[in-house]
Amino acid sequence: MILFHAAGASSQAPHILLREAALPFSLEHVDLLHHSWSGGDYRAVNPKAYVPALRLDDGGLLTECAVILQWIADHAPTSRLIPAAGTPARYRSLEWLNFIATELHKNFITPERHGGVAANFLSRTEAGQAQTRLHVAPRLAYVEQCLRGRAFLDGEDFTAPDAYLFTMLTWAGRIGLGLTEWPNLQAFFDRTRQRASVRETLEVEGPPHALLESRTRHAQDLP
Ligand SMILES: N[C@@H](CCC(=O)N[C@@H](CS)C(=O)NCC(=O)O)C(=O)O
Repeated sequence: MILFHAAGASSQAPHILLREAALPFSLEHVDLLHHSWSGGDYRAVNPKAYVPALRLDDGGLLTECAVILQWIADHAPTSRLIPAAGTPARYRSLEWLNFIATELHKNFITPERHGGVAANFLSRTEAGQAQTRLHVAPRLAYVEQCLRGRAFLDGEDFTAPDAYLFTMLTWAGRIGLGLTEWPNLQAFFDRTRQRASVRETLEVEGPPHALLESRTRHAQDLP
């Protein structure tokens, strides 16, 4: 299995989950600005041009972060990273994955264009980041309420949506949205950052790729 990724991008979530699942995988770095990777034009791999993308062992390609996370969790059932299909708990988990994808992830993304390319990136302008903060803050306030009295989104155990939420919280720090007013989110972030899977991911990925980094801070200092 190959995970096509860029440091600190949304691909960080499946990177964390692959480590949680202890599935064998390798990483391929994608230069998002130039649509390139060590094998050439990344658009030949993924015509959508973005990460994450997961090359499966049968040669198929899976895209869309929330779906890749489900695939990983479903292929490591003993790791208990997502409830069984068809159960009420599974739908709660899907609800979180969809919320994070559409209400958080998408609201972090700017319509600004970098280098003339149409792309999904965090805003690099102060005005753009202020706009993003306006959209994201009320949604994080909702998650703050949901985390009251629980360690992770699903309760006491780390599951797939937690990896996605963690990555979104690193982005919050990058656009100047600290977590100090949200103690449950801060505790979630600190707790998750201590997991071996997350520490390994942050170490392997290193600083976020240039187009995500607007405040010259390292992921491990965030938020
Ligand atoms: N809908 C996609 C969006 C993925 C996405 O926004 N990827 C960003 C990095 S976080 C990206 O690769 N941007 C580069 C581009 O769009 O060209 C998903 O949910 O996986």
